[in-house]
Amino acid sequence: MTTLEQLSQAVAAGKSKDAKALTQRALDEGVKPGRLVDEALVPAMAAVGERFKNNEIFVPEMLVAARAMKEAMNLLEPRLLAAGITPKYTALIGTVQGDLHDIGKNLVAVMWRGANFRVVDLGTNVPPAKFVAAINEHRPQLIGLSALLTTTMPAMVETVRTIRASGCPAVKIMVGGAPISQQFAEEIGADGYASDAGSAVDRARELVGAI
Ligand code: B1M
Repeated sequence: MTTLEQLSQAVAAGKSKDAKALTQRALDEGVKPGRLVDEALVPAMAAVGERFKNNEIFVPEMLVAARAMKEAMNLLEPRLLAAGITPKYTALIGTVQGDLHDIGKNLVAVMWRGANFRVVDLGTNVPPAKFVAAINEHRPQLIGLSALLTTTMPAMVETVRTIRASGCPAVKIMVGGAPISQQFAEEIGADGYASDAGSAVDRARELVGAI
């Protein structure tokens, strides 16, 4: 098995120490950092997302895989930056105003990073105007809104409306969270919906035109 294959397996299994050592080994073998991301880390997190979607693994396994990926990225990021390689797509994500739940939103952010998106996380309880300001600042291709309370679904409606009316650069909007559905997403004029963090990667890639 090649070092890249071993690295991919280590990340998917959440083995942080191995992921770090194998990343270093691959670099010592002369593998380019971009290849490490594209051929080992992204496929590993895609496999993790797929297994999560199919209920074969759960939140803890996903978090340890994300930690292993982070170990590898800590070694790669300075080299990627030095080589002028940055993620092609930027996404903003936040939990809508009035809502403090962030566990699911954080998982979506982790999976988007695993798919090599630059992710700007605006946190929780984010007012519509803050989303608009962040769109103007970061110029993302995608924006993700999360809501966990039926009482904050109207804030999601208001956020989509405010973004659309703001005249800020065109951006695809994805929504999700336990009370959200495909039908609701369509009703409020969002571009996409995902029921879980694994599907959120597939949908994000579709929305930005990466697949
Ligand atoms: Co709250 N809470 N909570 N809570 N809480 C729920 C959501 C609730 C269902 C519990 C219940 O009553 N059975 C209920 C909502 C009822 C409703 O609206 N119908 C509820 C309530 C009522 C409240 C308070 C109002 C309680 C109170 O104070 N009286 C209060 C509200 C505070 C506020 O937000 N203003 C409150 C507070 C809290 C805590 C702070 C204690 C804590 C949050 C901690 C935190 O997030 N840092 C909390 C928790 C933990 C929960 C439960 C137990 C778990 C939520 C969770 O993290 N799930 C929850 C009950 C439950 O779900 N069993 C509950 C795990 C997470 C991985 O799943 O977030 O669904 P989820 O994310 C999934 C998908 O939804 C999707 O992908 C994720 C991963 O697969 N997804 C997206 C999420 N965002 C997405 C975005 C996307 C795409 C997919 O695209 C952008």
